[in-house]
Amino acid sequence: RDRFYYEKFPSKFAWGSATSAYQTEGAWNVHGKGESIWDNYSHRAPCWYMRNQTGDVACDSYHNFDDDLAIIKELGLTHYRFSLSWSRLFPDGKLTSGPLPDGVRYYNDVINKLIAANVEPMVTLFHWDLPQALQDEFGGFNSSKIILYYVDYADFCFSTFGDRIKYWITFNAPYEYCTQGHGSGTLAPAYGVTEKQQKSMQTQKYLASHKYHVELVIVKCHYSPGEGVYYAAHSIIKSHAQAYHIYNNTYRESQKGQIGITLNSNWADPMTRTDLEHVEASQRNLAFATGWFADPIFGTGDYPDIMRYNVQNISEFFNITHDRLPKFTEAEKLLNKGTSDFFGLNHYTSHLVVPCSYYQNLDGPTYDSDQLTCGDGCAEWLSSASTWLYQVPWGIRKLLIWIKRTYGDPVIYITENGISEHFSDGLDDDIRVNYYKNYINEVLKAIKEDDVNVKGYTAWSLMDNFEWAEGYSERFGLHWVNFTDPERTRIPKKSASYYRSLAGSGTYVRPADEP
Ligand code: PNW
Repeated sequence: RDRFYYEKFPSKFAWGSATSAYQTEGAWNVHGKGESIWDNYSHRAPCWYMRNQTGDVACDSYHNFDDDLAIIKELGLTHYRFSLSWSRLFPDGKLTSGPLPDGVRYYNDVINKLIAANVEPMVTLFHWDLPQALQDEFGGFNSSKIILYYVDYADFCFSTFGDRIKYWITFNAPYEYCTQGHGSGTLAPAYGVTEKQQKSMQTQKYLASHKYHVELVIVKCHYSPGEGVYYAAHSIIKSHAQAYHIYNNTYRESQKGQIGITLNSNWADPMTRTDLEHVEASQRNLAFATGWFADPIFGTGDYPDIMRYNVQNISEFFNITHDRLPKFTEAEKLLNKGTSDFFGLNHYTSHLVVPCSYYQNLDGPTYDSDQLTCGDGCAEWLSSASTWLYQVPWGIRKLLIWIKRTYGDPVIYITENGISEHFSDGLDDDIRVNYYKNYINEVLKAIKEDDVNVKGYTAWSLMDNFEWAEGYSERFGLHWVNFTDPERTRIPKKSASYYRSLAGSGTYVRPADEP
């Protein structure tokens, strides 16, 4: 199982790298751009989070896209994944507020330059930076009103840019957006979380030892409301399905592209493989985290039964009589089902999972406690600069096999995979070389030995950028960015030349220092 493969990836395999708008573009308020929930969140004073850092300038890609293009070409990528900033096109999120000519010009420029360089653009419509006006008016994705505005925006993007786009991604990692943005409050919009709660949560987060999962999960859960997370996910799934049908009915024939969604998924391994309750807990965790979005879109059209069952039972305990987990009508289930041409997968890490029940000790139900599981990385595993990210290469292979079996062998694009180092780390990123070497080899095994239909791989990230709640303190890039230099110079790390040798030849290549 652990042996290495030194053979070729399929010949048309897509090799890419990824970024997102808020994390790289900067230029947060130029040429009429509206405020996004990330502009708003990072500007709150005193800053709740992010060490008082913001994405105001970030990598300044808005002014330096040619520098990005140069390193994309140097890597020999076939694909580049980036996202559009909704409020750069429509400042308040509604069609009536735009389109802003400079936003359209910027993205046309990016797309045209990529195509001229023979690099296929892979475009994410929503990578978390919702226009603040839509958040203020009705709570953003907490309300189903958002669907109307999202589909208008998506339709505009298809009609304006779609003649050149072969890969659309409707949403990036809704799991994180919902559980943190509408749950724990660690990501914007921190919907329903008060400032006091968030400050106290931050203190606890830094005091807690992340090696021992059970206590940490309970601390975090205390602030996770158990309703908003489900409402936000419901709006996202419906928005996604509508956008898919608009593309399918109106644009697919002439534009000949594909449209899908990117889900973030950890692999969940049972803490003890011979313990049936642990095995069931790991399955429950996969259903709650990945099945939550994947079952409606790639499976039955509806949420996993275990989610409905647990949420209902725990609601009864708290005498809650309404549906915390909203219901899809039969017509909506049909609209959801089969609405993704590929399974976009963001994967970084794995967890060991045990059954655990602690909702009885909470003031109210929460998304995490509804699962009746607890999980975290194993203290023995190699770590990273991110508390949540352990290096578990075999986890990606198990997850790919699970997706194949659970969702009928979909086409899979790995849209993100990567590892963080600390702000003070430099160009000799052996950790990242090893991470990519091991993870990508497991992807190759999944393709060759398990016949999983993986068509492409997109490394996160092209360059160091604004790592959300962690600000600039965690570096995920193949390129090192100097954040004190006004030019934001990008310098290749060791991992860039490693990835280049892999992407350039399609062959699994030994790192220079490997015997
Ligand atoms: C993804 N987790 O988020 C996002 O799509 C990127 O924008 C982000 O920079 C990248 O991964 C690295 O964090 C995640 O806790 C956030 O397992 C958290 C987790 C996974 C992915």
